[in-house]
Amino acid sequence: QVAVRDRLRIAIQKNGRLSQPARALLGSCGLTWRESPDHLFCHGESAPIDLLLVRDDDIPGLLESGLCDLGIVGRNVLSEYNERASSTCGQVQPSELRGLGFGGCRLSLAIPQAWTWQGAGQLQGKRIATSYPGLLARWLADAGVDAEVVELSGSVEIAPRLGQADAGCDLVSSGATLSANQLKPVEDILYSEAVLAGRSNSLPPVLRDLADTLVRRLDGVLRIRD
Ligand code: PRT
Ligand code: ZN
Repeated sequence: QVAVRDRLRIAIQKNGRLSQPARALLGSCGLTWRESPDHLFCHGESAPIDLLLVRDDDIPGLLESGLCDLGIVGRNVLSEYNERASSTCGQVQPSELRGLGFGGCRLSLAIPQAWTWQGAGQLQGKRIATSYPGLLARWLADAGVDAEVVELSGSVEIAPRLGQADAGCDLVSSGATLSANQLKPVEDILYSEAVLAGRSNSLPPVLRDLADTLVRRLDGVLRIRD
C-alpha cells in the first residue's frame, strides 16, 4: 500500500494523440499547473490536483497500484488491461468513469482485400496479428473460433504482407493505413474513445472529494461540448 497523499494525481499520456486533448479538457475544468523541467510531472496551482505524464500503456497499472487516482486513456488500452488482469486475481481493477468524446477509433479485425468475408468461421486455424491479444482472444472465444493469436507490439498491418500472419486486428480511424497495406476491416471488436478511468470507490476521503468535484466539473464541460 502506498503512503496516503492529500493531492489528487491524474495520469495522462505524455506524448501522443491523447496528450493535448486531455490537458485541454482538464484545463477547461479550471485546472492550471506548473510543469517540471523534465516534463514528467505537472504540479497543480489552482487546485491540489497534479498530473503525471506517462506512456498510455502504463496508465491502467498506475491506477491499479494506487500510484495515481484518475487517468485519461483509450478504452482500448483499459479494456485490454482488464481483460488480461481478469485471469489473475488482483487488486481493484480500474474502471471507466466517463467517455470523453475524443480519440475515437475502432479495434477492428482486418483481412486481405482479396478475401471474401464469410464470417468468423473463416478464421478457424488462421494466424491473427494484434497488439490486443486479450480482447482478440475473448472475441474469438465468443465466436467459437480456434485461431492463433500472434502478439506484436506494433506494425500489425504489415504482418499479413510479411507472411507473419493471415489477418490482423488493430485500431482503425480513417482506414487509410489498412488499405495502404491491402487489408480491409470486416468486424469491429471494440468502439473506443478516450475515457476517464479510476478506482474512485476505493479512494481515501480527501482524494475522493477532489475526484468527485473534478468529475462534476468535467460533466459540465462535456455537456457544453455536446
Ligand atoms: O507513447 P505511447 O505508448 O503513450 O503512445 P501510443 O503510440 O501507444 O499511442 P497513440 O498516441 O498512437 O494513441 C493513443 C490512443 O489514441 C490509442 O490508444 C487510441 O485510444 C487512440 N486512437 C485514436 C488511435 C487512433 N485513433 C489511430 N488511428 N490510436 C492509434 N491509431 C493508429 C491506427 O492503429 C493506425 O495504425 O493510427 C494509424 C492510422 O489510422 P488510420 O485508420 O486513420 O489510417
Ligand atoms: Zn502506447
